[in-house]
Amino acid sequence: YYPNAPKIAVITSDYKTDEYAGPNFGFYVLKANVGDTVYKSKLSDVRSSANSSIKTRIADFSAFHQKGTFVIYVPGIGSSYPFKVDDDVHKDAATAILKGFYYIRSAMPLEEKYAGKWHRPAGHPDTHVLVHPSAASAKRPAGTVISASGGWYDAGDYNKYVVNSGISTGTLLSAYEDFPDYFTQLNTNIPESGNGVPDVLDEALYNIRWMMQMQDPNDGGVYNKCTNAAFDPMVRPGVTKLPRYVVQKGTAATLDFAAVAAQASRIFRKYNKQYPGLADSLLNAATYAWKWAEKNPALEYNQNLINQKFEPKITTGAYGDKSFKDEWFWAATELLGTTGKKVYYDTVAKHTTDPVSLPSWANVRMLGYYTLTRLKNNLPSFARGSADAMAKQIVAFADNYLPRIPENAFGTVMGASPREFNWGSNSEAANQGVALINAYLITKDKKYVDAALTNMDYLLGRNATGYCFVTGIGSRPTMRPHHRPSISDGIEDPVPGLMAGGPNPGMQDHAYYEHKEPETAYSDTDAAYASNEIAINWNAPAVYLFNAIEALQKK
Ligand code: 9MR
Repeated sequence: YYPNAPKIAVITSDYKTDEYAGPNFGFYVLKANVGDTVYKSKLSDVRSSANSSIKTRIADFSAFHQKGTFVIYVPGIGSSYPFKVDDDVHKDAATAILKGFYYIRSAMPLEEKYAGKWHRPAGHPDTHVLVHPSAASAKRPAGTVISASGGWYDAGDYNKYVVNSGISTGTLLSAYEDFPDYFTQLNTNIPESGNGVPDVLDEALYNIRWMMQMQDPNDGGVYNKCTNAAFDPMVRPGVTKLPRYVVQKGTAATLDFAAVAAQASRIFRKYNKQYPGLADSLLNAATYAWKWAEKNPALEYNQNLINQKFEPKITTGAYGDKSFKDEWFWAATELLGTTGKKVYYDTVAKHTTDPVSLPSWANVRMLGYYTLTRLKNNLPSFARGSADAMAKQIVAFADNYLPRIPENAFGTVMGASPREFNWGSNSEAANQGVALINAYLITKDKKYVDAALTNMDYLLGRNATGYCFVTGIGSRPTMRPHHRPSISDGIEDPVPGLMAGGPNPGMQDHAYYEHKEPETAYSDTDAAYASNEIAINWNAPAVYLFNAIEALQKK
């Protein structure tokens, strides 16, 4: 806990808190190991959860500001894990969640000096990738060999998907754009650390360089993914030598790429000394992709259809988005923000009244809202009215989250409705936090930061499962993520800094789940890919949220 931020602990006591909370419903903050009482107060009334049969009482010790290591003690129930109260108390989590991306780099060896005991040889080199028949063109017939080397693995599998890379990379770049000073001093001990470019940007660039190879230089279109035909077994990265393919191009992949390349171009313009020519190449790539999309404004990547026509059949993740309005919008906002050109504003203007919703791999509209709001003062005058309107919508969106906190059984924004607990629900919690931080950046009202912090607390353990969903962090972290490198390395501790997908009552993996209600349907077993896989689009908003919280607490 931060000394001056809200401090909430939750007591669940066998899900029957009303009966077992002890005679006086009091709680105590004790000095860890010593046992001296430093604060005492009453528990709240019982709260019922909207997402399970769990009942809770809240121990609110926000009025306690002392630094140190403490435990919460509730007579008749017991003691909490020890916890710290300090200024930069989440620095480790914030650094680790970004470093997580280094550990899932594909084509380079992870050296011991950066990766510690998780060092390993390079994974899939992807210097010999075949053009799948679904992607064949006159200049690149089926079987043409191209290179699509580098980039992050998507998740627990060993494939690389442009659509999901788009939102993930864009979110990291936005984290930098919103907190440039903070990220300039953040060292994650990666090979590029100390080169004069913030680590978060070098991490993003590792993936961007791969994304650039996914663009066909003959027409500007972008392949949906670089993949095996089927998922690899649970083995070390790169030991299987099965053929790798690039598959059909698509509008979503191409526009997501255009957005990221345009955003990266304006950011790396400042780092021309370290990366000469990069900003120009990125902008050329972005406009080339945009032009391809103009000719192919709604080309879906439909894997089922593709598999009816072509061999080999491709059974890895599809990320098959069918609606492209949001990708058009996001790409247009990033190109507008970077170039100031009216032509991109025309597309933005067409979509300003579309409803806002939380970002996901299939819905990137909100990323455009964030960008135009952030860049408002540098936009040409014709675009400022739209940017103002978007800022208002972001704040209204965030305002809807605030009344949830005093109602929620865990005192978090996350969890107002069972609908939030879908595949990757933890990214829902993280993205809610990002929306709240954006509302803070617009209004400078600290209540949004406090609200965002409730979801960081959720992800780190103040949730119905009691797990910290980030590997390597806290007293009870995820230990068995569905993550091939962690499963196959013979090391007890999973690769650190990776966030599990989180509770998902869909349980599409048919693994063993002890609890099955929306907020408890989480299984810390490696077969449980529907709740315990890790993925770049889940880590990325957590990078934004955790680091934003750290940056803002220091102020
Ligand atoms: O995150 C994706 C989720 O929204 C989908 O419901 C699910 C099933 O299609 O796929 C998830 O993405 C997976 C991808 O297809 C392959 N790599 C692992 C991803 C995380 O589970």
